[in-house]
Amino acid sequence: MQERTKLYFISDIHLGIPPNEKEREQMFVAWLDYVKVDAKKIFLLGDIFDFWFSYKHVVPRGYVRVLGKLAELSDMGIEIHYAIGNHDMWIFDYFSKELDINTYSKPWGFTYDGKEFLVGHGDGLGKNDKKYNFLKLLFASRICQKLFASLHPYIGMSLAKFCSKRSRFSHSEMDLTYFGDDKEDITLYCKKALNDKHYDYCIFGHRHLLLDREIGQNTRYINLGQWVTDKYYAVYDNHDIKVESFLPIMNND
Ligand SMILES: [Mn+2]
Repeated sequence: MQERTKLYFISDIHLGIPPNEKEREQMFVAWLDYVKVDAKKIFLLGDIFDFWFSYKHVVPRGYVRVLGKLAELSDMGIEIHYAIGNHDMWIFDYFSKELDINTYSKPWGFTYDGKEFLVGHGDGLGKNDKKYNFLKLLFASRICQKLFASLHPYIGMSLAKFCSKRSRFSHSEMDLTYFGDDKEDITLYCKKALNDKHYDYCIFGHRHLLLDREIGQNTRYINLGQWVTDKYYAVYDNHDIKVESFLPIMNND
């Protein structure tokens, strides 16, 4: 058996939104099968689901293949870390209790193989985004969560599907132009973090824009771009990180 040494990073799969939602789920499951051979840790960096709500007693319909595969990998001893995104912020403790997945609501740092990593989803990091931060605070509030939880799932999930269809992606997730190191919220956040500590790699999602930039001395900021269309992910192996697309790998099989 191959030794498990690699770290894998993936984000913004937005399971549940059309088009091709079934195919996207199958591709994600195929990707998990592909990485399970040599993965030491897998980082799911947010918005894996376009909407999720962990009810106290019932589980939303769908995604059984993904949940089953995550359970399989977790049971194999592969560490799975989940950065909660703005689309799947209502995951609560279901994933940690049921699947043994570590969940994080803020970016976090860790050391691996002598390298320093800073990872997260990437939403709500800009101070200027007041309207967004207010909405995030509102949705993160216990009252809001209790209200949603008290709706019958028939109404709650229908409402969520309706809203998700209307909003699709937020403005900050849809702009496919890079505005510069001094204007991008995630870049500014990473640069600020670099004042306190050195990081070799800052890896985020949320922007749906593939990036691999030097933002300091020996610091790379990688944004994982679009899984929805391009199937990008990043892999750390042998002192280096590469961004790859799963599409050619899938088609070669
Ligand atoms: Mn997002």
